[in-house]
Amino acid sequence: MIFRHKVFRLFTEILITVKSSVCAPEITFKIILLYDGFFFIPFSLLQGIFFPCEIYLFNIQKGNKISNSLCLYLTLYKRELNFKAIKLFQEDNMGEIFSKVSEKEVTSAIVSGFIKEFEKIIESDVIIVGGGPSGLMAGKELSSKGKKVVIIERNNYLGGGFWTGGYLMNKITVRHPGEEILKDLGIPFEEFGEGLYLADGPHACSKLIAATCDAGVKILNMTTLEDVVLKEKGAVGGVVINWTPIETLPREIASVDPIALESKVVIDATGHDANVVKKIEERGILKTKGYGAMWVEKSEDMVVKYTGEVHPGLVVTGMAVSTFFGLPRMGPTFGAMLLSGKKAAEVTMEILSR
Ligand code: 48F
Repeated sequence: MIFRHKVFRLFTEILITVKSSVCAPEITFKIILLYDGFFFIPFSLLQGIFFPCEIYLFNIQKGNKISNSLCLYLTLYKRELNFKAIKLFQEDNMGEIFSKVSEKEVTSAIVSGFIKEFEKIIESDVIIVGGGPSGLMAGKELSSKGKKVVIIERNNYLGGGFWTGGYLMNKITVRHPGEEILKDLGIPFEEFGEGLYLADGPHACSKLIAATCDAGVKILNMTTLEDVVLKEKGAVGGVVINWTPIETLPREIASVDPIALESKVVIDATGHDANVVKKIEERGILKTKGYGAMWVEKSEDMVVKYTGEVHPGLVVTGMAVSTFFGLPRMGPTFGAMLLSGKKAAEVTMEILSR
């Protein structure tokens, strides 16, 4: 297909060169061509070069890919060819640029692609709940070490609070050594002051998302954690999920049972809400303290330090760490989220190796 387009493009460009060197533009003939195949066309166009004329091309072979491609290039290069006129008559313009693919094929591709991937992630090494900076970072690290990782994200988009710095302003800050991760991810940044770095939120966030996907992490977006799976000795063995739209509808309208995915480890990266931890707390097994007031210089170090396994099979990362341990919040600076995600991956690797 691409080869055919290259050939026709080359062919048209050669025509332009020959035509501009040979043609006497003032003479005009009218030629009407009815063509239904490839071989009439070069002959007729040669006539057009030596005897400038109005050419009417009737593409009566609509389904013929060769005819369609040539018509396309003649139309695109009409001006450069400097024919008096190339008038193209086709039954319609369908299939000139894009391949012929019908609605049912598009639907079939989506359904089979989704099911094929979904079947593979019903069981994985690690499920990360929450696709904010800490969850993405943990996923990227684990996947690049060869682990099978799935991120569950209730929104349609990934990134959590990483798109904006704070107060709806799209600049994000990191304190040293957070800029080293920005460097690794290829995110441009500037030094704002000693040890304080500034980057564009959308650029940073999209680079982190891309790196996570490139590493091989599978994403289930528009999917909300509804509960956890607890197995032997109360250890976390997976998550119970449902489509976000189902979760947001009243029970009387959408009483749809959830489904479960299994994994060896679950990471709570749900931010301030610490939603995975809270599911266990609802059963009286754990107790979250709730995050404390802001104190940036203390909180960032503590979040990284306290990132770890809080219950068999459950690791906390990012702001969920503050909420669980009652640590101060840190406001709009993200170094701790990135470093906490990295540490969560290290802790998880250790759990998986046991
Ligand atoms: O809030 P979020 O960005 O968490 P984080 O990775 O980073 C926190 C910072 O953005 C910022 C901060 C530090 O500077 O204070 O707030 O700790 O991302 C959490 C993600 O989890 C999703 C949520 O939509 C968001 O994208 N999430 C939360 N609850 C659920 C969930 C749930 N029940 N099911 C699925 N996803």
